[in-house]
Amino acid sequence: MRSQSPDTGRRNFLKSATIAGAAALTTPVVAGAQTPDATKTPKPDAKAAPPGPKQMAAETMPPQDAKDPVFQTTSGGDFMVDVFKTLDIDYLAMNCASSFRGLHEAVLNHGGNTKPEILTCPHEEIAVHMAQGYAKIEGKPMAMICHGVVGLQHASMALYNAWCDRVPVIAMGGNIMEANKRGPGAEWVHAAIDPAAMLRDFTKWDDQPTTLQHFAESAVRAYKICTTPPMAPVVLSLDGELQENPIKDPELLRIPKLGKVIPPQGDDAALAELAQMLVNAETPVLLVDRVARTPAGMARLVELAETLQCAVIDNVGRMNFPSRHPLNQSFRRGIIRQADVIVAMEVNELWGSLSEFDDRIVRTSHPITKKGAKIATLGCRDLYMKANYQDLGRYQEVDLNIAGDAEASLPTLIEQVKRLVDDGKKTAFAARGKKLAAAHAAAVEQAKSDATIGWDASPITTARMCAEVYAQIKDEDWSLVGATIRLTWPHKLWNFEKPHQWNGVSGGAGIGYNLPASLGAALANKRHGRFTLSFGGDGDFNFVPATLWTAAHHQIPMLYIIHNNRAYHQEYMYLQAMAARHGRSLAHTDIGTTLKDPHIDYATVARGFGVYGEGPISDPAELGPALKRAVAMVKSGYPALVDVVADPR
Ligand SMILES: Cc1ncc(C[n+]2csc(CCOP(=O)(O)OP(=O)(O)O)c2C)c(N)n1
Ligand SMILES: [Mg+2]
Repeated sequence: MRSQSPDTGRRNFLKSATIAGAAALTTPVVAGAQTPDATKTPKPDAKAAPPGPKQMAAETMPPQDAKDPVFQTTSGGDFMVDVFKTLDIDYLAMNCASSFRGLHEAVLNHGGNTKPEILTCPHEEIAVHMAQGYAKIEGKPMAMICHGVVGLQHASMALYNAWCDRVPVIAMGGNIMEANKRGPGAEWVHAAIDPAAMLRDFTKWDDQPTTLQHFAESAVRAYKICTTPPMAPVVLSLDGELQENPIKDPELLRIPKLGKVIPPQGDDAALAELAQMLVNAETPVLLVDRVARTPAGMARLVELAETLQCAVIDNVGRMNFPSRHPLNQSFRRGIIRQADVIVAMEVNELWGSLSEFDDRIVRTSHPITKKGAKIATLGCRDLYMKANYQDLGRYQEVDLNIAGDAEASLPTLIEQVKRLVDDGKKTAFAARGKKLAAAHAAAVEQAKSDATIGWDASPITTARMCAEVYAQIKDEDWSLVGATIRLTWPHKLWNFEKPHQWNGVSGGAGIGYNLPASLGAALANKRHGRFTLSFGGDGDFNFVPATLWTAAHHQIPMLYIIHNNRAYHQEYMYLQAMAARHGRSLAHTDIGTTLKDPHIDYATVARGFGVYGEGPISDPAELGPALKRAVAMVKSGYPALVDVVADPR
């Protein structure tokens, strides 16, 4: 059940700051001035003596009688909550810890558990991945907080995924900065002089504020930095004392204004040159990955493609282009070989898209582009880089590199292209578009026919699994989320036409993403009344299955279909290829790669977490009815899981 809002009356002295938005806050926020008990507030002493035994007992022991002794009526945490409110942060995903007990308590008792509302997550990786999935649907960041040292270690892989995926996440960790204030034991092993150090290679910015004013400025700065393309996670380390102690000089505190954040646009002259290249090309290809940051992105890309009547190949890092648009050639990648101009927009690893790579025998590769083909890039990638982690791909030779956000640059590019298209070009483009449309239609027909192969087989084919699911949800306002990238059937056969119908992949291919990131997306979809669904591997599910408890607890409707091939199948195949390469036995390659003996009963696991579960289903005839029941459960506002024993791929 969703947490009840606790009593907000105890310390609501910052109400004025709470109500104002960051943009509206032009006058200083006066904290504590109207507190009825202000006179009782102990004056914080710069040279504070260590707490005496009485205070220690009061802080660490449960109250002995009904009277809860009040030591202070303000806390730094209250002010921090007011800062979050001005930033319009809806949720604070967390796994609780004493290093941020001050802020935690303030969120509840000062903030009323709204903006942010706490999301209880049984693992820090869940919290970050929820934020990642949420941001890609809602278009704004969510905050997460955890135990500074150990919690951030758990959170780290998810932050890496968000980094590679160019998604904003505001991650925070509690810390006790002053050594003389740390209690023995956990407060020492859970403290660091620089908690964000281990994350610095894959986060965009971090800080450890030492005063409340410093916190306010850093929180607003963190928001601005993480939402400026290229977007990425940011980290704030929050001192426990800063959160817990009374506010010293409330009249001096001010929450700074955020202001509009405008993404960088490509240079006008360079975009005009790109337009020339595109208009004069015979077989141009637009290769796109994380172009659509907002719903406007898809419409702009459609306009450009239609003006040129050219092919679009979508790497599906975002909901860039409608799946059934006649110019969508994503499943005809071979056309890259014929392209005379390739324009890559927000493509992270361009070399990988323009080369053939084989590692089954020895690692070999060669370019697939036509000799003399002109290549241009438009994107933010090069505007912010780090050296250690290699999420950049091999160096790709390019003729024209335009630094700028693709979505923001598209209107200028479209305008330039339109200016160059005369009647002659229009006729030629129309003929080109007609051919592409025919090829698209043929590819869809081929996919439909391929999907019928093994229709009645058990385990169920992935094509049938996807078709049965689509039959149940196609009339809903659906949103397919999660990294179902290896499951290509939906993008081949479903009609993706709305910006929220897909939200990209994990970014860093760190598994454990799919379930919590889908839940974050489902949370964002919930307020819009959309039907969220996700396919996830069994291997992925087992990293953070307790995500289901968060789904049940916060009543987040989502249909989660486990593609249960009882294996880490990708790795199983790699291992078999390795044995084959060495001319050795394949007999033992199931060791370490499969999930059998015993089989995991995911429906029972789901029920254990309070989530409706169906399965395991291996008879294709049973799948439709099971899905129907699960869909009804989701439509009534609850999460549901269906375990489908399906083909490996
Ligand atoms: C954190 C992490 N550990 C291990 C891997 C290596 N890995 C890549 S795919 C995969 C298998 C995932 O299993 P599942 O989700 O069931 O998908 P399947 O391959 O069976 O379709 C593994 C272990 C990884 N990418 N990330
Ligand atoms: Mg699997």
